Amino acid sequence: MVEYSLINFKVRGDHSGSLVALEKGEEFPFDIKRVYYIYGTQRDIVRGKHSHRKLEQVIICTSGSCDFILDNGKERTTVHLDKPYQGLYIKHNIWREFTNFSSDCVVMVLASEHYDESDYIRDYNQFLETLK
Ligand code: T46
Repeated sequence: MVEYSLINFKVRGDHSGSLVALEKGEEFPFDIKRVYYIYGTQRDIVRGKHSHRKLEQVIICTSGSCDFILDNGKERTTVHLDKPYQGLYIKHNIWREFTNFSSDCVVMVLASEHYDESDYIRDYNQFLETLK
């Protein structure tokens, strides 16, 4: 089984709309050191194609939808993200690709570490080697 979890955040909503607040604690698994977001991606583009040595992330499709393909070196699974109140939590050593972007897709990512290119493994064979 590829290890990941889907976290349903508490929604504070009324007639004026919905609000989701994310703070470390019961609902959120780590201290957030970085936030980035991705938008304007064409449907068939495949992003990602890497794993991380240490980084943990919660990935939220705040608008539209896309598919995350997660790979632990033995198995692959596809997670469809289309709910702005749901976060995909993935730890290190998971190869990820994401694609099938709707035209209104905005992917927001909350990360446990600052940006560090040396944390990336961008070669699939090297990823398999690190799992041994
Ligand atoms: C991940 C998936 C879900 C920065 O300068 N700072 C940053 O914080 C990030 C995330 C990227 N960059 C630079 C590095 C590249 O020159 O932005 C460029 C695009 O990054 P990348 O090709 O890594 O983007 P994705 O969409 O393939 O992957 C990103 C994250 O990098 C990655 O950690 O898990 O989103």
